[in-house]
Amino acid sequence: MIPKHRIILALDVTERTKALQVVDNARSYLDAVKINWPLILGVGPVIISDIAKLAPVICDLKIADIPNTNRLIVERAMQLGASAVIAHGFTGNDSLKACVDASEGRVFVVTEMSHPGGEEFTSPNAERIAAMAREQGAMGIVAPATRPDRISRMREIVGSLKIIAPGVGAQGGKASDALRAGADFVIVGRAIYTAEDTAKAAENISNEIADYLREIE
Ligand code: 3DU
Repeated sequence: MIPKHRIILALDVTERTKALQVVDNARSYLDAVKINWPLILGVGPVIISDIAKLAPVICDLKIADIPNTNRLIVERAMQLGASAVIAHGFTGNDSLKACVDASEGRVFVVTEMSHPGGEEFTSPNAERIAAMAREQGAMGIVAPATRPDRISRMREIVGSLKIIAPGVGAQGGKASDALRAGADFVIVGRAIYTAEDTAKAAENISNEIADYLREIE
């Protein structure tokens, strides 16, 4: 995934027409589309293949099972056209290794979740999970845009791995803060897909990012 716009759209809508419409409208501001269970359960897994024709797809299945089941899930997602998957890290090295092997390394590992409850169980273990992601050869990690200081800490641990950061907009995080802290991409859902003008909403975030990138040039 080449960072250009630095925005990954979280396409958590449940209807096919709406999904395709949002992607079509916002496409010129996006580097990838993240597809999660609401859309897959609402429309069917074929939506992964359909969206993959328009933009790289990250399948956010939050994979969290034993190694064999993880492998089976990742293989299916890649066959459907996903460019990468998202897996949980708390299941341990062997489960993550199965994801890495089945996707040839195209896995983002959830370290610490962005919502308030993420501080209960995920924050205390995030640093170990981030180190495991690097050691197992994952492509990157998922770290919270709602806590930019934690992105900075994760960056120290993962080195050159990609950091993708959810929590921008509806959850209160700011795109430029997340990037300044060390994220490569921000993940934005509701702030784009619930907007009346989805293209404009994506453009506004893109402009904020462009201003930040100019500032650090
Ligand atoms: O809050 P938003 O509507 O911008 O959506 C955020 C997306 O990122 C959503 O798909 C959610 O499942 C995902 N995500 C988090 O919000 C927080 C995490 O720690 C990991 C993934």
